[in-house]
Amino acid sequence: MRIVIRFMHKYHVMKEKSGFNTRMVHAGSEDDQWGSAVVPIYQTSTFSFENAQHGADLFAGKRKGYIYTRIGNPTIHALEENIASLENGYGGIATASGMGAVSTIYLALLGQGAHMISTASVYGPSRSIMENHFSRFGVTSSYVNTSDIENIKKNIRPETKLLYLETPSNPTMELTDIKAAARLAHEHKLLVVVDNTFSSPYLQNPLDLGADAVLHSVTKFINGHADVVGGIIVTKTPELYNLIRPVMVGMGLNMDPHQAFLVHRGVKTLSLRVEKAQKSAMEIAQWLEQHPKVEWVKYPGLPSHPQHDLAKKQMKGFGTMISFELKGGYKAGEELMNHMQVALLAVSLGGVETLIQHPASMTHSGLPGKERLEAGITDGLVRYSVGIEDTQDLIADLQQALNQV
Ligand code: LCS
Repeated sequence: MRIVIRFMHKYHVMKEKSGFNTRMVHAGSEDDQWGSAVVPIYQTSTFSFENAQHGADLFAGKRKGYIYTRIGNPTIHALEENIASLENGYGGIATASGMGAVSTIYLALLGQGAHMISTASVYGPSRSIMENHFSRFGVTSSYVNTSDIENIKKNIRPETKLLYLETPSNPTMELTDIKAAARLAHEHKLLVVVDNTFSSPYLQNPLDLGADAVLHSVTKFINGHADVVGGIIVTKTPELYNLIRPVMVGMGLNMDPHQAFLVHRGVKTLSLRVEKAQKSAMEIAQWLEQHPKVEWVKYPGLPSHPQHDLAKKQMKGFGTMISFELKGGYKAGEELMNHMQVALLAVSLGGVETLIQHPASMTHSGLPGKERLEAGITDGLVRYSVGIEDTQDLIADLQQALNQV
């Protein structure tokens, strides 16, 4: 005999009107039938049906439930519901990696003959998969500086279907006015997708600013502990969710239950981690800006940032990512990397540990030199992801390393 327990957390009652931190902790967990505080890892590939009719109903979408983990799984669903709530969207679609989310968007929203306009300084692989692979299937793209809305306008063609933005962009920290870009795009019937990885849902909610879908590499802030690779898409409407989800499922780009469990555990402290790290980031950015070996610093919280006013309007905080240019170019970049002691010399970002990397020789080394420079990735550019260590230790670390450059 089956034990069927239907338990509802009382959180259901006040779900709709909760604040960000309450949703961060509780959203997605309320359906667990045993009332467990933490949604467990449903480490199963498949789910049994009560009888033939039950199976048929699940396949026909007439009943809610689970069939097979590539299609859906309670642990993954809990995370999807959580992030959808934090982004004020309809539903979440979790993917194996951030690039899985990017690929799913391109696959679902573009096709033979379609054209996409995108931010020039997007994360390198988001651009290279488009130019090297999607191009083979007849998709065209224009990479422009989307900080200037005129550049978007000038590149809209009859076959343009998608405006794909990343703001702040990786690693140049350029901002795009999501509201203005979405308004223009919608006048021309384009869909708007924003890669919100650099802000996290705590600092920016693109769906509220007019975007149709938002995506994250959850590898970064959402998980926050440098121990999982994953991605997620959140759509504004059920229609877009129903268009995108089957593409992810069909292509096998799904997240795994164990991954989802860890990411869900991580997201519950998102706001605390971001608050602590962005406080340090502001102090570090100010300190770097007056350092004689630093040419310039790009941090949205500094008045010197070209879009400081937009950052104040569009973001709820200035984040934890800092880019700066060393006076000595490529060589100085390499030297700084070799002398860091607290910050780990590593790609990725948004975790509790501070990371430093040199885009010209690391994340963006795959881009041809001309395109790299056009995208603003100069030879002495350093990307610094502030963690939650003591601010003074991070400044002392930069100080001793800069002394040796
Ligand atoms: N979007 C952005 C803005 C990213 O920064 C990354 C990864 C991705 C998408 C892809 O996510 P993944 O598949 O790695 O989960 N960014 C990285 C970076 O800057 N260094 O290492 C990875």
